[in-house]
Amino acid sequence: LDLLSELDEALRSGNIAVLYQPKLNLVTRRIDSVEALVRWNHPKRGLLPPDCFIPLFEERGRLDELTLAVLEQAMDDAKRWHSDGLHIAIAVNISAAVLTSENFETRALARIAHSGLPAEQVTFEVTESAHFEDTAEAIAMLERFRAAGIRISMDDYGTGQSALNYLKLLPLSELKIDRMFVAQVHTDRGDAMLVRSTVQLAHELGLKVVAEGIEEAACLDFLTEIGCDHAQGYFVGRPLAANDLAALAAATL
Ligand code: G
Ligand code: G
Ligand code: MN
Ligand code: NA
Repeated sequence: LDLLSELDEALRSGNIAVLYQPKLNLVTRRIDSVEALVRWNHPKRGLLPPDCFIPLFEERGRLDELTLAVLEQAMDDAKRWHSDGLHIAIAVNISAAVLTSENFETRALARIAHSGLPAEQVTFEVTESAHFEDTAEAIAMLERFRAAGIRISMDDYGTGQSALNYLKLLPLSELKIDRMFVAQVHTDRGDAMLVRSTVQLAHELGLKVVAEGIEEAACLDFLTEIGCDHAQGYFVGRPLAANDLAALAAATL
């Protein structure tokens, strides 16, 4: 509960940090995109993972402010990477709760427009969640983001309640297959079938596919073989500070 009242101060003092986990393009073999992952460097409690504070802010209706701060930081870092010749697209996690905030919509669109970067370089990762089922409003907002050029990714794909329903209803550009299906895909025949057919389904729908949770070379090889588009996981890279991410991405050029 303390944390809630400390958000403003944390944002002002720069204690909300954003790390970037690389995504490897399996065709070009380059790191061409990242997922922004928020951390809170709390002066008394130490480094807090998102699970410690995201649900609290969501409950209290303040997740839009936090998400905007993450988006702004990620846009600033992406601009710096671009001016250094590193063309790295960014993905930000967007909770369904934020998708009903007009304040978020207006400010996110303005921030992206003013960055000078193409909106296509920005992806919103949305988690499969019950919130969508009865929220025409959230879907309409996603459609407006999509119309503005922002890519929409279905995060944690395969773990939700009604995945096919979301494929039908949401204006998606991408599926992100959850790591529970991916991590053992090179040894588990069942997982291999699920992932292979999901990649095929996604491609038939005109969607790109990111596999997450790659922890071994053999897993990466399998995903390359079946035509998956991007890979993310500890084997490709851990979440990194902006400068470290740039160094890693530059090494793949
Ligand atoms: O980085 P880590 O593995 O600890 O992330 C844990 C969870 O927190 C993941 O599900 C991730 O999607 C979520 N998360 C990380 N950053 C953000 C953020 O900025 N906004 C939201 N809504 N979720 C985030
Ligand atoms: O839900 P979301 O996909 O946004 O979650 C991202 C989370 O997954 C981050 O907290 C990140 O630290 C974690 N993660 C990323 N790569 C791996 C991996 O290879 N293995 C495991 N176990 N977790 C990972
Ligand atoms: Mn995510
Ligand atoms: Na995920």
